[in-house]
Amino acid sequence: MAESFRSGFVTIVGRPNVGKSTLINQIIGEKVSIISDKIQTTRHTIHGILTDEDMQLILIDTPGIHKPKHKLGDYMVDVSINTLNDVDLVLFMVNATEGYGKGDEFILKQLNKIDSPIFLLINKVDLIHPDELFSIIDTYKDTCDFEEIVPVSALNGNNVKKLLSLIKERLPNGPKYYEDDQLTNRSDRFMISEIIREKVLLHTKEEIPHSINVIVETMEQTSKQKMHIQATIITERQTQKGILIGKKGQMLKTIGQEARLELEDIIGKNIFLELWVKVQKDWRNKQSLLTQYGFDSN
Ligand SMILES: Nc1nc2c(ncn2[C@@H]2O[C@H](COP(=O)(O)OP(=O)(O)OP(=O)(O)O)[C@@H](O)[C@H]2O)c(=O)[nH]1
Ligand SMILES: [Mg+2]
Repeated sequence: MAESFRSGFVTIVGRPNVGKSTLINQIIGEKVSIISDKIQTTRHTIHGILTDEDMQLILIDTPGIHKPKHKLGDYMVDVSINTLNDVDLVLFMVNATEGYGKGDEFILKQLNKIDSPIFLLINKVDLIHPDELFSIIDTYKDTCDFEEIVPVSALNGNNVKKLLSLIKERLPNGPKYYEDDQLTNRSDRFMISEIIREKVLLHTKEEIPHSINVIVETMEQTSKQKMHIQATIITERQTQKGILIGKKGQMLKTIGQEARLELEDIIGKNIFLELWVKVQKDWRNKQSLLTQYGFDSN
């Protein structure tokens, strides 16, 4: 490895739905984190890893910082804020189409306590008139000591190359933390449950997207080209279970089909996906269940 090899950890924080996961996927060039138009899609920190000849960038996706209403929300906000310690750079992302709000104020309070360099990313600029950018920059520029203010479109990639070169400049000399071909720190099992959860988010609304969890029970290679996956979708109430199964099982069938097609594409095998739905009353507030499901900051 060259002596000048650079590496570092860069976290992306912001309110829910601003486009953090979209940016990570855009930079890594693969789906390492699921995306949806619902708030609070990301629930864990996820490392997206970009390695080239002279550097390794570890981008940390985080849950959107919001006012928690459950123990799960407490966990999500805690893990996001915890990433602010011990990183080489912080990217604070805001949505160009949303005004400055209490959520941003809360995040800025945290950002003003840390020493790491911080960039302000103004995302979704494809949705605004270029002239509107000035007033957005004006609103934020003095709220924190930003080293750079970068307007981007995470969705269409606009200005993302420029952002990447600004990030690279900030990486210190350091080792390779991950193998060259590793794109994420998360396991296949984790990604499978997330892809299934993404399809649930896509097809449900109101409280359901937030009150479900997906557990992969078994993953079994049944032949060279075939894999059998059994997963359970956890809901909080019997009525939600009914909606998720749908009339004559149609909803569950749609979710299963879409998840299967994407998983086959990712894993490169034929997949037999069996989905079950189970009620676990108030799981988002039960510490023992949260720990069992992997929401444990310790
Ligand atoms: N038009 C437009 N839409 C975007 C852009 N970036 C993200 N989106 C959309 O915004 C929505 C939220 O994107 P995510 O990447 O899931 O947002 P997030 O910040 O990770 O959200 P949480 O995980 O809930 O905190 C999705 O519908 C994206 O397609 C962008 O640059 N332009
Ligand atoms: Mg996200």
